[in-house]
Amino acid sequence: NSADLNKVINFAQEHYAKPNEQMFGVAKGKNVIVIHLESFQQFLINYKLNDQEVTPFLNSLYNSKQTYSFANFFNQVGQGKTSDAENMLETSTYGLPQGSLFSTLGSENTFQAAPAILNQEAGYTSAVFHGNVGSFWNRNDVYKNMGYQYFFDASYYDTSAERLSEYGLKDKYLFHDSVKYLEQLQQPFYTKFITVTNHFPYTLDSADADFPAANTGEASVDNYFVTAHYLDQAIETFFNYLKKSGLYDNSVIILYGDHYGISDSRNLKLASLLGKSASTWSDFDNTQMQRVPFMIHIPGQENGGVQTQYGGEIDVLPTLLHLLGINSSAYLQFGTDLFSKEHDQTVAFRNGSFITPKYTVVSGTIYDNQTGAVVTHPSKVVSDYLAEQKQKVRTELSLSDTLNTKNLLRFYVPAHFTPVDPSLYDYKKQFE
Ligand code: GP9
Ligand code: MN
Repeated sequence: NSADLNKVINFAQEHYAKPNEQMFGVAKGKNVIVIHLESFQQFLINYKLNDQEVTPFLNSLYNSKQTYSFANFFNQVGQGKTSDAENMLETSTYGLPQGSLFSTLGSENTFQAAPAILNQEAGYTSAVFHGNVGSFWNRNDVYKNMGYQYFFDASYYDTSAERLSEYGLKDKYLFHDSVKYLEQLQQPFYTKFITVTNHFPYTLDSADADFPAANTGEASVDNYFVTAHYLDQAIETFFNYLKKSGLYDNSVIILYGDHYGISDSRNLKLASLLGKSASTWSDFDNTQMQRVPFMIHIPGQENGGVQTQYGGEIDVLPTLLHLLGINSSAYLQFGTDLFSKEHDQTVAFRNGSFITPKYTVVSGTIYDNQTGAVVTHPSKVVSDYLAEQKQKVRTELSLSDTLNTKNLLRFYVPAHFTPVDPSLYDYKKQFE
């Protein structure tokens, strides 16, 4: 165990990217509001279906100078889907090669996750708002191990039938009904809102549907635009509340898409809506479709805008810690600060495929990102570089798996960190 742990420590130390001085602490002391955009892919941003913007509000955030918006940010989830995204964002370790880390290891493992780190380093209160039952993805247990002080699950909301979509409370109700709890949280707070309405198969009551569906003939593709538009409206209303309440000015709002909404096989139906042909659609295209939004909205900032560096979900925690002015170097993290000059732009996918700013490598095939063409005879420089990246990706994934499957964090206590005591938290009766 200690040899394994040392390998992880060495990797993390060598891989560590020091903060960009211009960005370190720019959001220090602010509330953090993380909005999980269920199944939301990057292609929706600024996309027009029949001349109509699908997500006008999210577009306005994306295009704002008050937002650091990432154009080349990828989801890296495996079979644990939403739970893998949550795990990567809040621990900067990968999900597992099979199954969900939350479900299989989440009740037992030691975590050094965002809520505990922010509480201990900067006095943050933490809470999750999610309109599904708390046992889904084993969240009840995992959140305690992460140090979440509050978890408002379905039992805290009026879940009468007309207010529900397939995975819980519809997003507009989630935001609306959470305010009464949000307002009682001690500031600064670190909160996460997990939306559900934009989830496969993208069904929505006609009363809530305010956008014309596409007509590819594949219902789940066609209705994806309808539920994405609903989510966009829900977020706009929530932002209006934040502004009116005054919370907005003291907060940084982070929005991210957790994973794809349209599967590889259904991409063939989507292709024509993206101006592409199904007959030439390839694994290269499927990989490009793994882009999801990642936006850091900092009210009052004027230096934001679209960022083109490559990165993914694994990079969020070190990025956030540095924005809040917290040193991340003592923690065992696999991602690197997206703003750092030393940021690692190779994005690992859970199956070992990866993408770099210039190349996409899927099950051994190399594609040129500019053209999408297969690179059959890479130069020696390129093939050496990609061989090195491939090796790093493998090492990184396997060290993360060792760390998690052997629960090695129980043997590693970073300076200024006290291990989380999950028995301190009881999510049954909060603010009642
Ligand atoms: C439900 C949810 C959905 O609670 O977060 O998870 P997913 O099916 O996307 O993994
Ligand atoms: Mn999901």
